[in-house]
Amino acid sequence: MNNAPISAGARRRRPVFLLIAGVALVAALVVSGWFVVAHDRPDGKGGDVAAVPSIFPVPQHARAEAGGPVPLNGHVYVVAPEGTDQASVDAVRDLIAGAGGTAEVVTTLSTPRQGASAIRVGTDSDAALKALRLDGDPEIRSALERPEGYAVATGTIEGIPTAVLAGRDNDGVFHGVQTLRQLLKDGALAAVRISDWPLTETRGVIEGFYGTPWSHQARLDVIEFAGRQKMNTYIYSPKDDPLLREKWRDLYSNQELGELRELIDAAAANHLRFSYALSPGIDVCYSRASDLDDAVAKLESLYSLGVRSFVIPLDDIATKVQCAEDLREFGSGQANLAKAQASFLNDINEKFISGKDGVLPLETVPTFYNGSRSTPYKRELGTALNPGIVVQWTGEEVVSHRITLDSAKTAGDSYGRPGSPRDIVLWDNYPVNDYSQDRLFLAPVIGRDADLYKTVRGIVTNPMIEPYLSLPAIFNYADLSWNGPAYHPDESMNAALSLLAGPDPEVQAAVRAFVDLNQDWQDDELTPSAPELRRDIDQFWQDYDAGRVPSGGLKARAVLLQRLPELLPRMAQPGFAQDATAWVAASAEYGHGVEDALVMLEATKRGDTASAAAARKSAEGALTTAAAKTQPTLERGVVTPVLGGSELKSFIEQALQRVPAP
Ligand code: 14T
Repeated sequence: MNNAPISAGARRRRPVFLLIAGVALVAALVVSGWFVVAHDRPDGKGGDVAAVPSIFPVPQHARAEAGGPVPLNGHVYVVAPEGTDQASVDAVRDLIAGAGGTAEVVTTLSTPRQGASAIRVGTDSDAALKALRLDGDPEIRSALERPEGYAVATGTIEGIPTAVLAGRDNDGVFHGVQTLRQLLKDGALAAVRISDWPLTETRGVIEGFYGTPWSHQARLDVIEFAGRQKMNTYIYSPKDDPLLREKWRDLYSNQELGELRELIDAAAANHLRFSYALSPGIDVCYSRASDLDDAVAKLESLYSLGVRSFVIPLDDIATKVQCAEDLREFGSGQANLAKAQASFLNDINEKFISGKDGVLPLETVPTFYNGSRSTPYKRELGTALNPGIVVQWTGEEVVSHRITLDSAKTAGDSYGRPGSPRDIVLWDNYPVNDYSQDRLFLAPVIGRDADLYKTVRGIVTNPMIEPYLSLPAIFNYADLSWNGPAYHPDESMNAALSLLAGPDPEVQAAVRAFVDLNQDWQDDELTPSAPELRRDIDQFWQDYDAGRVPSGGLKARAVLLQRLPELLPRMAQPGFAQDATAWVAASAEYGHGVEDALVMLEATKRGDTASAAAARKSAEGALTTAAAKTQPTLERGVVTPVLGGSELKSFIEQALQRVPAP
């Protein structure tokens, strides 16, 4: 890295200064939602105002075009040939309505009325791209060769301002619409040329935690959110839904089927696969014909509802075969478990998956689903399991703080056959909090190699029990899995929070203050606990100990925290506040306590012992109230919500210790 000798320090100062200034400028542009992607114009003359709005996930290629923006607040033709993806056309109409315009959907357009503008949408866009003289653009051609790829380009066609949204397939078209949404500002689409495609095949959410499963409404909302962020997968695998595990053989009632059908349809409309995960491992007998039949019958019932993607997870079960038949047929021991599982999975693959049209490759979660080095279990599974079956893997640990390309590559080898590595989907156990239900993990996703896409087939996130509080991390994973090299945790998180908070600056500040309190992910050094609060606390003690008037940051934060119960419900995504109720109440209570502690310290300095005593009493009361058990859990009763490293609590306690009790 930087090996410059110390004497070079003076020379290095300027670049450091420039770096800081540069970072500040970029940060300002990012925060305001605009940053310069490219100055270059096709003619190489340097741009007009060449700004592309920030887009998340970050596109593979995005540049500003020289022509003006495309107005959407007047008459807008939506040119969509017969057969164009309906969800995308509907979304474009909504976009135009939101911009204050009137949409007219047509299948072709040759003599538009003057003053109108157009959006040309579809998978057959050669003519439109040709009209913009972009049919030979190599980046656009790349995008339109790749699954889920799309291009967006603006210009003038038939004399009117036009945006062309070309998809390689219907998924690509739908992703392009999500990009259009982010290009909209002041009633017009920014003039751009974007060529884009995902770097991983599978990108999504696995509802795979223990504890209270998500509500039906939450699932619908997460599916919609994930679709907007260009994810393509929702895996239905809550551990505490009995029909997936304990009662895996039972078929669904009509009412349950109705809800499932709604989820499946919602996923389809949002261009996500609904992936159904049946976990028979608790009591399956791998060699019993009736168990195979029961599993296939269950999967068939989902197939007939429209499901086209299936997982058979075998995680968190006994590490030996259980029934007498299996013991006889395979023997005990871990390698024999792998043999039994491979035989069962291969049978399901053959009897159910292979013959069906449009069904994606079967996936499984091995019983030993973490660690990359070869073991007898992995070796046996690797050779015996049909090579077309995909393995889900959690990294070196169950909850992996770092996940490297090397490790994922080794895992592929270990679960594969010599010379032909297994397709691996990363089941990423962040921000899941089932093992720590008194905490929230609101730090951005960190510690995953940017180029994991080079070896993994996909990345899915296992979220928190609280669906709406998981949206920021889901947003991060959408970015990481679409374009890992362009993923920057803080920028992605900042964009996620802006989206969820909505435009009100007070609400934005409140969300950020709350999120700051919930950064601590099991002491990971990349997610230091409550960094902003700690800065304020450190500053306060420095001022206090030096006898200065405190700078006020801590006081302002304490006041803001007290307002969280009023401010967070005003977020654009109100489910966030709802899910956070217990933690928000505790934050507000601690906010009170901190303010009381500050009053106490100040009164003590003045020698006003009566006021100090009253403030002490109030601070002590806040500590007691904040410790109340208020967060219900499925298996552990009601628990006390914990905030990060308990910095607020510690501050109050420290202040109380500093002042002699009366
Ligand atoms: F299948 C796996 F990939 C997996 O992660 N399984 C579970 C998962 O459902 C859970 O949400 C996650 C986080 O707690 O960890 C796995 O469950 C465990 C793992 C353990 F090491 C449950 C108990 C454990 F001791």
